[in-house]
Amino acid sequence: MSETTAPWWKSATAYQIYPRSFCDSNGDGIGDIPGIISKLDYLAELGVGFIWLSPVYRSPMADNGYDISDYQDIAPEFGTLDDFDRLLAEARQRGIRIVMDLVVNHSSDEHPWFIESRASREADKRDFYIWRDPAEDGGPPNDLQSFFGGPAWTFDASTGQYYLHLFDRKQPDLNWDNPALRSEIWRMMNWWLDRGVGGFRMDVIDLIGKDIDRGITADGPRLHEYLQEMHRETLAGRDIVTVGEAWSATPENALLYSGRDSRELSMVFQFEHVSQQWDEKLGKWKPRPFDLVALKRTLNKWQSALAQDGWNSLFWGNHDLPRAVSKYGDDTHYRVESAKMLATVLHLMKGTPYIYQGEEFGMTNAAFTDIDQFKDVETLNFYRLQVADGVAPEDFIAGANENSRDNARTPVQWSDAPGAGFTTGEPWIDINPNYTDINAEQARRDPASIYAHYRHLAQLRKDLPLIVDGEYRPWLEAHPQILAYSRHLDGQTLSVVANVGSTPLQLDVPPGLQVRGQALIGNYGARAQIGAVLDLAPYEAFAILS
Ligand code: TEU
Ligand code: CA
Repeated sequence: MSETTAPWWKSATAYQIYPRSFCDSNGDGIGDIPGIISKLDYLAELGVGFIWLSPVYRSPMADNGYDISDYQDIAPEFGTLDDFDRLLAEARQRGIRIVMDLVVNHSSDEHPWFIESRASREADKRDFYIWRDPAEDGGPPNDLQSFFGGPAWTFDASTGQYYLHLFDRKQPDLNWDNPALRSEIWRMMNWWLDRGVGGFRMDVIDLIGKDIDRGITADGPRLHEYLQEMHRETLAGRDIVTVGEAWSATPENALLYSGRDSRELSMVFQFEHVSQQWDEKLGKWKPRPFDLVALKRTLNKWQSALAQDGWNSLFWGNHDLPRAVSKYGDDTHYRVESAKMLATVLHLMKGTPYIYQGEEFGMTNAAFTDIDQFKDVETLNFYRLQVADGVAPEDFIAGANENSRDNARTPVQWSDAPGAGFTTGEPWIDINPNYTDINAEQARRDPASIYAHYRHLAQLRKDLPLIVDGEYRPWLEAHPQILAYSRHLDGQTLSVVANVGSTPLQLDVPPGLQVRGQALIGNYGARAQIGAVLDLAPYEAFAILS
């Protein structure tokens, strides 16, 4: 690739598919690969450039596929390798690349490597995982906690040692310090790349350099060494995109992953902007109120940190997070307006925007009333732990209704038919009853829909280099209800203004932001001018090119 052409993934709009909840082709209640293929025309029409496909590998599904028992096969409930190859080919025909989810911090405990590893202390593959002797009192080697609650160590009676699992006990951590393990991973990655995948989204990649005996998990001492080795052994010379999931990423260390000379990844997912409303002690199960000024501070900080080098990934949601419109907008009174506002301000920032399935027509949080409706291993583990600790079940459920991962995992609402067009059978998780009003078919018919707005944004990104490359300048940083910024390239300016609130607002516009130009996009009709005083409707957002 020459230095003057920007890589394709900078002007692409990405779309995440969580296969279990996307589209079920055979009525077993579980989304599958043929279901995805049947929606490729829809995604092409939306303007998607690449799909981040959450795991489809063979798995006992303790964590819906983030627990892999065979890295080179497809889970039977999702289809076959032939189906997968057909997906690649059909997507390619439509100009869409498929980016695989690479889950290599851990495997399933049912992976043959782990079965061999746990068989005896002398096993060849013992060192593929992280085993430690018990502490003197027979308890875990140290007090590391799992991200899913409880100790990160499980005792294996037959060999008398503990194994590490930073997630569920069915997700034992792989030992990256073992070169034999690393070369197995490189071999597997090359096998997928040679098959034609467009790159990888790398699950919790910031955990692979851990130093467990010093209690270091994220951002460990050998992280970047391993990523550089990965780059040399698998990624180098290929026209692909890579995005690392890195909860520990900071503006300071982000360039280590994705800087011009880093030879590691294209970009990382950082999570500062989506996790700043969590309680210090009870975490996301006890959310704090939304604070726009703090959110803007974070977004602006990342825009400026990666302004010259590196690249941002832009997202409000994913399969681990609540629905964007429920979290940051108003899903009751201004669902359409606020969803369009959120899309506008995110997609016109500098970076690659990621749409999470269903976001493009404004799907909302689940609103479950009973703990039995929740299926997510993290939610269920924390329910048990926090209720045992004295939290009232209804308080936990209230928190879960805001932040449980299941909010993003209810089936995609394709139509108002029974089963929401997702399945003709019994869905694996309850469908949101609002599918009769909120569904893709309705949105596709309506030229003023959220879907039409996302489509417009994806098109603008293809047409206007300013959106891809323009310099970012924040405005009105201390304003409690306005999010505004401008973008600049070759004498062109893009001005973006949003009212992030359900009340109308009269704004005294700072002189530098007053422009007259071409109306580009807006959710109350487009505007072509910003004067000294601006009257904004609830959740109004618009962009002007001048
Ligand atoms: O997520 C990593 C992760 O840290 C989240 O589980 C996070 O802790 C949680 O959602 C915030 O409360 C990745 C995957 O995206 C997730 O689906 C997997 O469960 C996890 O890794 C383990 O593979
Ligand atoms: Ca199915």
